[in-house]
Amino acid sequence: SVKGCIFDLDGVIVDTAKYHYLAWKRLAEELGFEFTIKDNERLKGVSRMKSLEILLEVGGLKFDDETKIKLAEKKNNWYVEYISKIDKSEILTGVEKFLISLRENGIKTALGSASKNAMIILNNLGIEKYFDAIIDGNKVKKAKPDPEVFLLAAKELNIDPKECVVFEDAEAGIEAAKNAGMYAIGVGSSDKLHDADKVILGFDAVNIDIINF
Ligand code: B16
Ligand code: MG
Repeated sequence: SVKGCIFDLDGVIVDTAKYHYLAWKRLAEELGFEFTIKDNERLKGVSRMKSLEILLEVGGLKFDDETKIKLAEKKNNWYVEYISKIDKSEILTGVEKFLISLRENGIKTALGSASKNAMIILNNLGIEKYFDAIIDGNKVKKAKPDPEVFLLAAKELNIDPKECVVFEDAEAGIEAAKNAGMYAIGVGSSDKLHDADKVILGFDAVNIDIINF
């Protein structure tokens, strides 16, 4: 039976993708090219440096490693500026209620995010208290679709991966969950998340029965 639920952050709990987009777009403009909202889709669930690689590919630009680190830092400073202003009102509909009902039913909860800024976001949303374990981009070496982030979460929760359910909005994240031997629930549209075991549109009107498989 299911003993734990692991949540991705961006796209599942909060829509930080729009702030990532604002910051990447600003960087692209500075470098002299346009970065569209459609291009931004490719960055979802992808690590910061890999995101920069994709952005530079769109702009047809090449830089040495030192410059790339500086560019990523610049983007991150802008991003942190944006997310430092977010509050509780940005939690996606139904998420808080769902986290509370998991708690009430004795299901353990963890965060499994690629973001190195996860703590600032959780604190600003005031939902840090609902998680028994928090695994973010500072704790993992291998990016999704590698299962490391979710396996670490299961380990910290002291639960067998087979008894974990993962909620993910990105294809790479669904793959990571499957690679970890976990049940994967996609959050978003089902045509994009075809490897998920089940897909939900969001947590609005979803109850705890959704985690049973
Ligand atoms: P940072 P998630 C991911 O968060 C985002 O989806 C992705 O767009 C971002 O590049 C990545 O975090 C790294 O974020 O630059 O803040 O370390 O979906 O895994 O919660
Ligand atoms: Mg995500």
